[in-house]
Amino acid sequence: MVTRVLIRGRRRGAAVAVVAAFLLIGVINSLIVPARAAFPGANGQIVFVSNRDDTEEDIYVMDADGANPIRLTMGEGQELNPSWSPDGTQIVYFATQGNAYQIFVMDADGGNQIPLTDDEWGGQDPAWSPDGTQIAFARFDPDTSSSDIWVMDADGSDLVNLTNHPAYDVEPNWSPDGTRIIFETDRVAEFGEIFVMDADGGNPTNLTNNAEGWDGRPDWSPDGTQIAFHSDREDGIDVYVMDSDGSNQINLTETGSAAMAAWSPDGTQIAFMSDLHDISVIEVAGGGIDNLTDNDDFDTLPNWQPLMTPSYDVFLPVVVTWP
Ligand SMILES: [Ca+2]
Ligand SMILES: [Ca+2]
Ligand SMILES: [Ca+2]
Ligand SMILES: [Ca+2]
Repeated sequence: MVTRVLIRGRRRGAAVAVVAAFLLIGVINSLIVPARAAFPGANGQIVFVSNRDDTEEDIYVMDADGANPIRLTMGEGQELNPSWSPDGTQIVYFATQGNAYQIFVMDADGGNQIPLTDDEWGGQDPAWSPDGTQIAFARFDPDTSSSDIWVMDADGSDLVNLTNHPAYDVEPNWSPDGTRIIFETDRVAEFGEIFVMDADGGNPTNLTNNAEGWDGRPDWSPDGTQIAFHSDREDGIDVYVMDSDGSNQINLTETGSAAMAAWSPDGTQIAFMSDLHDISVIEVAGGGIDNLTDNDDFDTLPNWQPLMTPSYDVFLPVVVTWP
């Protein structure tokens, strides 16, 4: 995995003693401490799915203000559910291949489209682990009409079934620390709920506990404290936010036509599908809705690119020249 770290310099008090020592010989050498990656990241572009070019669904990317949309996939079938790698350099997604969906990965510019799954079960709803080493996904068993949450290495090897449950388990998403996975399931009374489990599949727990409607497509906030999801528990469907333990479930959008929530990497905004055919953005703290793709074409499934942010544990060399 490619890791890009920007270095920001600052002087430290400790550097003063170092400077004094080197003044004896009149020359200061470089002193550099390795950078540590910071999270959450900065907001990059938004990837999404559209049929605006009169094709089966394809994947597009645009700036976070809706400008410069670019088509990334040209497949004749559906390309769906794009999700950024944690370093923002690759996109994982799933696509029609014969009678099944298979998971693919591509570069951020659409290059190097490579299949990660290639069998009769295939895979859907891929989501990268925060450390970039694994991908969680939903896997449909055509014999039982069940779906489970699986995990594989990021190169497509070592597939493991985490749920092994007869219910329909889909839409996995990792906690930012990589220790837990949230997902959508109908295992409780056929009213879709958001469950959380350990990253090895242990301790599955119902977070939403709401029999009034279907709760789905959870997305963990970058700081780990909240989870966004959509629900039709009130009129229409809206984007909700709850604490990561399932408490304080709040209707954020209140439009009756909002779904497919995705946090911005800096945690301040949520992108979602508005009016069932556009990509919009709302401030999590409250505020107006900004429509980024205000057209009649079908736009959905946004996912926000994380950009690595500068680490503040790094300082640049202090250079002093003895007169
Ligand atoms: Ca297509
Ligand atoms: Ca299942
Ligand atoms: Ca529910
Ligand atoms: Ca549209």
